[in-house]
Amino acid sequence: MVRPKILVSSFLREGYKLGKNFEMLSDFDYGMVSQNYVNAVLEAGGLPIVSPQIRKTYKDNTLMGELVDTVDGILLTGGYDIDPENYDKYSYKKIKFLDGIRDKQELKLIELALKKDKAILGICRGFQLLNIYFGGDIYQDIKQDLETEYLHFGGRFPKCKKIHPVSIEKDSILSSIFNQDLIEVNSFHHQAVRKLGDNLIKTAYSPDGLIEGFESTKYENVWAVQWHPEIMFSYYPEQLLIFKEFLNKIKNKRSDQS
Ligand SMILES: [Mn+2]
Repeated sequence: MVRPKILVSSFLREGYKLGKNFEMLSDFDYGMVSQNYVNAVLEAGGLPIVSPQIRKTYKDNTLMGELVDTVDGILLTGGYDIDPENYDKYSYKKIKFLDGIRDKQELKLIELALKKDKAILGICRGFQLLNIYFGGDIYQDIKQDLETEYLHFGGRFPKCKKIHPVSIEKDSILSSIFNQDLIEVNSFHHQAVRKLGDNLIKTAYSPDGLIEGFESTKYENVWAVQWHPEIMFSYYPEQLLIFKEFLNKIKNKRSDQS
């Protein structure tokens, strides 16, 4: 069977920010994505297609629609904080790095993907963005907004390390994958979902009550996790099942339609 094509969202990096070792590249901008996402999609049996940075014409529904038409699903990857203008009136917390155009591009991808009945998997920033798209919001900074003993921003640990447990809700996509009600995950986020968006249900949460996974009750195969399975799967192969299940659902739908 032909591999499902998955559009992997990318970010823009200005060449001059790449540092001294890359001075010869400093005059240009680059669309980039962590290779971990590409590896995970490949390993799970999909064909990853890195999304181009469409900076000037992202509002063009025809162009963006053609892009979405070329794939079966979208993987919304991690990255910078989302500009608070998308969910709040003002920014008041530790938010240093923003890319408002990336936000708008990806919100447009979500809009068109839902319209065209495509699958969406969100990870970390992608998890938060999907929630915001559906009308939810996020805590701008866990440290300042909440009291928790858990280290959600596990900065000094190897990125694959299991940092905290998450409880998995029964009858969810995640419970069908892991078949357990408690798993351990890595954690690299200083923001977190506050209010869930419309027609989303919580599928995983940490012991301090933060939402770490959700799925849509309205759209099939639209779901997200706060942790980084694309980093974990090389060490904990069960985390690859997240990508495999995302692709399986696409394949099953295909065979239903044929
Ligand atoms: Mn966490």
